[in-house]
Amino acid sequence: MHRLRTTVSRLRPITAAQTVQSLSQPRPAMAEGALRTLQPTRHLNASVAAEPFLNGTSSNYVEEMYFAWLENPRNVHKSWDIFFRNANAGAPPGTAYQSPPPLGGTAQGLAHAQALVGAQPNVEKLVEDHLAVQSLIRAYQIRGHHMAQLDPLGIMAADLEPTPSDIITSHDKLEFSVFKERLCNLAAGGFYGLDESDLDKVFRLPTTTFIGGNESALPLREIIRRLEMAYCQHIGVEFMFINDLEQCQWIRQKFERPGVMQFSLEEKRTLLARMVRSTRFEEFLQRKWSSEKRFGLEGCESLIPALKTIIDKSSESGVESVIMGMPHRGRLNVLANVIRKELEQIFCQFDSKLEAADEGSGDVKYHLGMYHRRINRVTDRNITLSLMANPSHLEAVDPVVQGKTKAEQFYCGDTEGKRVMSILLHGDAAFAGQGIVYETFHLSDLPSYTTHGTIHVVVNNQIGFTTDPRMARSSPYPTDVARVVNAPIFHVNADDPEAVMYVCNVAAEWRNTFHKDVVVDLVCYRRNGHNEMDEPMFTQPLMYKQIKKQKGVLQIYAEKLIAEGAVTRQEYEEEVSKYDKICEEAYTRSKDEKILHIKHWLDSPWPGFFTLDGQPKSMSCPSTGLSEEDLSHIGNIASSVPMEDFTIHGGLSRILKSRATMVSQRLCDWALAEYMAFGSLLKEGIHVRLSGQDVERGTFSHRHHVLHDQNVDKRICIPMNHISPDQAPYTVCNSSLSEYGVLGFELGFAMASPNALVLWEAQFGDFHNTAQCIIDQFISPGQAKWVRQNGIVLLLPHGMEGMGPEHSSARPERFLQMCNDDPDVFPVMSEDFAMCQLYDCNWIVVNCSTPANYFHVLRRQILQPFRKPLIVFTPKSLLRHPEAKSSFDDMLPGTHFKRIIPDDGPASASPEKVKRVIFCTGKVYYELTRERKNRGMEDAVAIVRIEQLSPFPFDLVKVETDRYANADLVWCQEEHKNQGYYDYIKPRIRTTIDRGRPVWYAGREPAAAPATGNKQTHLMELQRFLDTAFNLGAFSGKQ
Ligand SMILES: Cc1ncc(C[n+]2csc(CCOP(=O)(O)OP(=O)(O)O)c2C)c(N)n1
Ligand SMILES: [Mg+2]
Repeated sequence: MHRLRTTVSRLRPITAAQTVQSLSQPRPAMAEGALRTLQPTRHLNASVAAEPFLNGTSSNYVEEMYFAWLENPRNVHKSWDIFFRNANAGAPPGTAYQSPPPLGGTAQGLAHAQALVGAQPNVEKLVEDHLAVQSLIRAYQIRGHHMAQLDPLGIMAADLEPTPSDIITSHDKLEFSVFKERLCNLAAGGFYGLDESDLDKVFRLPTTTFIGGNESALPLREIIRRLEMAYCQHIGVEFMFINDLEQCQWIRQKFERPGVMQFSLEEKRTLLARMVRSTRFEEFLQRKWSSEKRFGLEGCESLIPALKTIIDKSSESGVESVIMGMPHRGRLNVLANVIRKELEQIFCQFDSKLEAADEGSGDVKYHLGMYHRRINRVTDRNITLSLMANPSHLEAVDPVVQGKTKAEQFYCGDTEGKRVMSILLHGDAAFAGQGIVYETFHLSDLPSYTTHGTIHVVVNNQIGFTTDPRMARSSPYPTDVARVVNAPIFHVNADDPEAVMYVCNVAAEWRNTFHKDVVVDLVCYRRNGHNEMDEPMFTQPLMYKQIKKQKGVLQIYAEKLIAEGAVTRQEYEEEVSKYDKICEEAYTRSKDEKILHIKHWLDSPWPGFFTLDGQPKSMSCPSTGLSEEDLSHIGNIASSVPMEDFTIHGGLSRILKSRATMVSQRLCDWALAEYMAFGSLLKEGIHVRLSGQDVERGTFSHRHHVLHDQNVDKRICIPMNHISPDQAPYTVCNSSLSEYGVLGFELGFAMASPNALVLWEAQFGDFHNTAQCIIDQFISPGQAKWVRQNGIVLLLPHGMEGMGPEHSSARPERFLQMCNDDPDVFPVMSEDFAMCQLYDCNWIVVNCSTPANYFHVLRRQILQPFRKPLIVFTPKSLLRHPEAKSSFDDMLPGTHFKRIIPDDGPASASPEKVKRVIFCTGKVYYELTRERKNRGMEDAVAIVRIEQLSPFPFDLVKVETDRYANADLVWCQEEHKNQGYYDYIKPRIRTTIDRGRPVWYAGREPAAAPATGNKQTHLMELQRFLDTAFNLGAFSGKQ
């Protein structure tokens, strides 16, 4: 009997409330399994009809009776005594008791009682049945979404495998005959070994389900019904791949608890009003501009209440700023009804005759961004909403949004993402197809990149332009990519606005609770073609026949609420006409607008950085030099380990020692110059963030910004953060192996504030091309399209070192080709020409040949009064080249970045004797000077370094060409002729000299690959072009 007692005490039902309470504590992984081992004692071997006096709620009572009876049969009523005696003697169900005590009941009590008395006529069957029921529950949790009614069109054939074979359910919702048939099939197939007679048996529920509510046991029929309600209606929940029990329990609880999907009258009416706005906005645009593209939301109107719900719920939990990124679909609607941009400003965009007030190309209306601070009406709290401008390139904005979000969190000290969050919207085809989605997901949990959870909303209209899902992806859902980061995925039928609202609430709560990504998949349709001009019947005839029959979701929902009595028809119609009137009035006002201000569409304003009319506060840049004291101080920090008891690697000690020696000699190599630039800006309160693959040490092992204790795991020291007590923080972070994602992220980070130096370094410069989209669509044209500036710095290791075709070229030709300065026009000169030129350019491209110049250009990036992207081709072998060192003298106050470095040797002393001027950039300078020296040609050949390639220093180049008026002019580069700088430089020098002299070429021949794979060939090529460069007769007779 002792064994029985302990079993009984363990059997006491765990109530749902207890389980929910205990959610916050980690659970042992065995919890589920452990419970299963208890199941056999819950023996059900009698039908309800057989023992009608017992029920589940009386189980405690039965126990009490039983123990009392064990002590002394007289302790209990005679009828109990008879019952226990009979049961003990193994009486079959229905015969154990004779005179029913007044308890009322179900079979559960009997099962319990018989378990108590140890009646175990078929323990195996009992175990099997309970295991079967558990498996069934689990099957719903895992695969219930396959059966959910997600598609408003009912044709979602492409997405899902046929009905899972382990789920007992009916497509037509609990229609008993179908249900029975499936059950029998399963039983016959032996899958569960359950049969129809089991439907009314009561099963104890495991702690991994919440369908019981306050009940700990339910009849199988009810179990199935509740599972269907939770998992097979308009919401499909995908979450069982999540590796965290607490998170799984949290989700189960949100969807399984009976009665979770109930809304107040107020909530329903708000939802309807939001649906009215969403729907009538598109209808209004369609009426007024029927032949304009707007990528309308028709078919997914519930996106608007979805986003508003997420924002309301997040605001309620303390979020003050929401940064959004989204594609074309429904963008204008989001601007109007979520961000609340003035309608007249949206309507203006449809008037092509309006004159643009801002410089730049501008962009089409469905790409522009927006920033708006307002009161959230539901929570009465301030909230800032911004929608990032984006290019047509789908999903490219994702990492940019994340970067900007991270930056906002960083600047307001929001280390857990409680105040700032991001929402990303996606199309189904793009979400599945674009690799950047995956790359962005992989940033989501990295310490220096996490935004502490993003809410993703997919407008899953089951089509991408003209392509069906079955042709667009190999995964069942468009959202499967999110599974890699264990994000729960809530699929929802977008024709059920209440279900949409429910999952959006849960998504916002999830983000607020776990600070992890979550996906809402709005399964909908696209009522029109890809845009309003497209004919969808060409390619999707059947789908569109169905769509034509489809009632609009507003109508569906309005009729539902009217039928329920939540609103009257009149109230609904008034709501509609109220919004129509708002639109009409805004339309009238929009006609008065004469000028289009792209500035009104700014997504990231920088308050205080510009004058009120958006101009730079000055057009000059102070000296970028530093005091001797600062140089020494930062140099000393860079050579030290400013932490107690910190053991660094012996090799690193030597590196730091050599730095200290350099500092004592007042010299800087590349790494030290960078240290000086970063350290000084930090000291001046400028945040510096350097991100990229292996940047902490530096690909070439030259940087060492993060020191690692050799004895203590993960103990690190970042000396750069020990420069001064009130310095800005320095962030240096090894990134994931993604260029597209990480460059996009850093671009977004740089968008948030002008007072930060944000740098992305490619491992080798050629890898930037996997981030080409960010460069082409955002960095190069960003200001022209979206009137916003950005000071991001790209560090691109570049140089021909005989290392093969890969890793040699950062493709300078491509960056230079995208520069907006005119090669054929010699610019008008003015006092502040250099600054004006920088102000007008789309980006700055430099290849510095000295550490000092690198130091200056980094500091200039912040000290100049505006922001421009900076592309730096950085060296590899020069990092350790003995001549590539700069004296502190070149970095002192009064010094500045040199756009060109003229020859300062014998040639410049007697320029009239000079036969040739070789213009060059970057590392080849050192090869040229060596060769010139070897040949003893220092008098005859001048070498001029163009350090700032773009904007082209016309003024300074002219000084040089005038100085060497009799010399022939050569452009020398180590790159192949069709690559590198030649095509950019040549016409500009020619313009500078008014085409008075030819510009000859000394460099490698044209080639398809950036470099040879053979070291010998590399050296031979090098010698050949050096020969050309110094052969004064090389070009004679040529035109
Ligand atoms: C990177 C990229 N490739 C191709 C396109 C061209 N394009 C524009 S919309 C579209 C279909 C997008 O489908 P989906 O993501 O499902 O969004 P929907 O238009 O259905 O809302 C395509 C292929 C693009 N804009 N971006
Ligand atoms: Mg689509």
